[in-house]
Amino acid sequence: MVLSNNFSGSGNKMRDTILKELWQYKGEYVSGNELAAKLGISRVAVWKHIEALKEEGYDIRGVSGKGYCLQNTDNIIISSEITGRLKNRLIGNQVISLSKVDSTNQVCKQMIKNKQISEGAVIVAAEQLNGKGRLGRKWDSPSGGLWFSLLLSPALPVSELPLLSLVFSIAVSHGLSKFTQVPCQIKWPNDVYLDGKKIAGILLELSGELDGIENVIVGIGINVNINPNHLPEIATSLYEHSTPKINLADVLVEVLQEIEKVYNEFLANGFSSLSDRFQSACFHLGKEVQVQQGLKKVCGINIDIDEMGRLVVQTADGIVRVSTGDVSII
Ligand code: BT5
Repeated sequence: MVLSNNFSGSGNKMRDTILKELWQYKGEYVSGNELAAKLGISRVAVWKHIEALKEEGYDIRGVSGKGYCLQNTDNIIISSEITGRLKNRLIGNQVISLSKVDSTNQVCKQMIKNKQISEGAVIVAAEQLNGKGRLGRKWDSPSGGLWFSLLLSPALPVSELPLLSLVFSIAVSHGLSKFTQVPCQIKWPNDVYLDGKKIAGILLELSGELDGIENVIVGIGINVNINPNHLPEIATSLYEHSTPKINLADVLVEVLQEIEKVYNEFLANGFSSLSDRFQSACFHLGKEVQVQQGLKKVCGINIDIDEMGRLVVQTADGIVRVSTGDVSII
């Protein structure tokens, strides 16, 4: 199985082609001979690629006399399907789809190191064994969700980087709202909520030298076709709000397109052009909140989100501007 520090799979065109062929059979068996003839390679070569795919975590059954069958095709993203549908210039210019990984953010870091990816690349996995939230928290990532990381290299001053959390939460909430009856909402700075429960989370990781940030890894987790019993109490998924199941590729394409739009708007015109959108989606604005910052708590009315993306809280002792923390309504 491919884990983050042992990544080798992407970029192998024949492997991707065989995966797509198996995927198109949607749970039916296809013989090794048929695959070999169609792809113009030997049966042994087919077998080797299938073994490599199994190593990466794909559940492929082999039955003599019948051939090979890929299981759980609904939860697998085919890279070429996404790149073929996207109309973006930057976001998703390269899509690498994997089966099981530790964390797509970890894979992304490894691939940056190996110079396998560049700005705009998206790494998506069917399942994460060690999904990460902020501040070392755990992110549950069973199969049926969208777990992906996007690599960006924005030429922004360090002081503006925290605004990116807000920018991506606007994009994700807009993208997901196309699949829901009621619009998604945002909890500052980076959580997307549906009907009072968390449906998506965003984790930004920065890397670079002392003189500037080179890379921003935007990790996004979206609960799509997951039974809420397999998620924490505070979470929901699109599955809970829709039957039949929603196609994972449809959601990924929509969200990536929304990210490109909102991100370009931010780079061109700054956060002030998006601030209204953030404020109208932010469900605790104008409410009495508590912001937990480690052991410290800030309590008061959340009266604004300022131009630096900080939460502005009117407390009994005056106005406090908060840059990090977990908000809850009290
Ligand atoms: C986040 O952290 O919300 C950021 C989540 C980012 C996940 C993506 S998936 C792709 C990429 N690769 C990674 O390894 N991570 C990123 P935070 O605000 O700290 O929220 C974490 C909290 O959300 C946990 O403590 C749980 O209470 C809750 N939680 C865990 N899994 C969840 C899920 N699947 N859905 C909703 N809430 C969840």
